[in-house]
Amino acid sequence: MREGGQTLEQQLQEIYLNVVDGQKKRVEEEVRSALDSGIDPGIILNKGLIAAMSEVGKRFEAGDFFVPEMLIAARAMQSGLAILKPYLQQADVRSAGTVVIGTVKGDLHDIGKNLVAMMLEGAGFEVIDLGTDVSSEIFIDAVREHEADLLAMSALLTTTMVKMGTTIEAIDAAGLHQKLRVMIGGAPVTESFALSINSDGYAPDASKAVSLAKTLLSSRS
Ligand code: B1M
Repeated sequence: MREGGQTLEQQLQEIYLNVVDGQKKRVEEEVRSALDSGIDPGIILNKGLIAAMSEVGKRFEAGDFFVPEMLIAARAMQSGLAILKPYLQQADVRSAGTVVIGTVKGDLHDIGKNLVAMMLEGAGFEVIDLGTDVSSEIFIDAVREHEADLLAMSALLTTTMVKMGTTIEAIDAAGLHQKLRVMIGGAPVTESFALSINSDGYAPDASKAVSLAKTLLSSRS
């Protein structure tokens, strides 16, 4: 038994249900209380917050949820994530490299991208976050301006993932791909898609994104 006599499963279930319901304040309280009870932040993230967003997606697909419900759930998830942030980062490492990150043109989903940015920052990368709806031109300008080592692109829509390919073509055409490494991710993205667009790597989740970033930068010639 933990905080308030609840079991670990009950606490995670509360977080999950409150994210699905879009209960921002309740999510914040429940996440704090789960941390106080000593529940691992990674478990709170995966079994509480991320699992809830996947349920929200299923309900949207089934026609039980519409955009406003998705949006409210997303806000609740983000506020839980903000509380977890310091616990998910290890602050002692520095200067692993500079990463420019953003969600591609036409795509407004940013929760996964924010999570990846947060974990990269926590692993010692300097992260330049361009936000959402980022065009190839803006990516390229930022890579040049910050002399980035890594470009990280996220896409959540099958209609926008093609923009990753367009951006890599523009990066190649600008002669930037010799030094720069490119990695991509997001729910519809796969390893074979990454290969097909000449990305240097693909990561299915935020923690694998960190190990991929380290591998890509250590293997540069
Ligand atoms: Co949208 N949406 N949405 N949505 N939405 C999806 C993606 C969808 C799958 C829902 C569904 O139908 N089941 C569907 C896409 C279908 C498709 O293309 N195949 C969809 C749709 C259709 C839409 C709209 C078109 C709906 C409409 O208007 N009719 C619209 C598009 C708007 C636009 O972008 N132009 C839309 C809008 C929205 C909201 C704005 C309401 C909101 C986003 C709010 C926000 O992000 N601030 C929203 C939400 C919340 C979702 C779902 C429910 C949840 C996404 C999420 O945050 N997941 C989503 C359903 C789902 O994914 N199951 C859905 C949690 C997050 C932690 O996971 O982002 O996958 P994810 O990130 C993971 C990995 O993918 C990976 O690591 C992360 C952590 O593990 N990762 C990377 C992500 N980026 C990476 C980059 C990397 C490496 C790994 O390296 C660079």
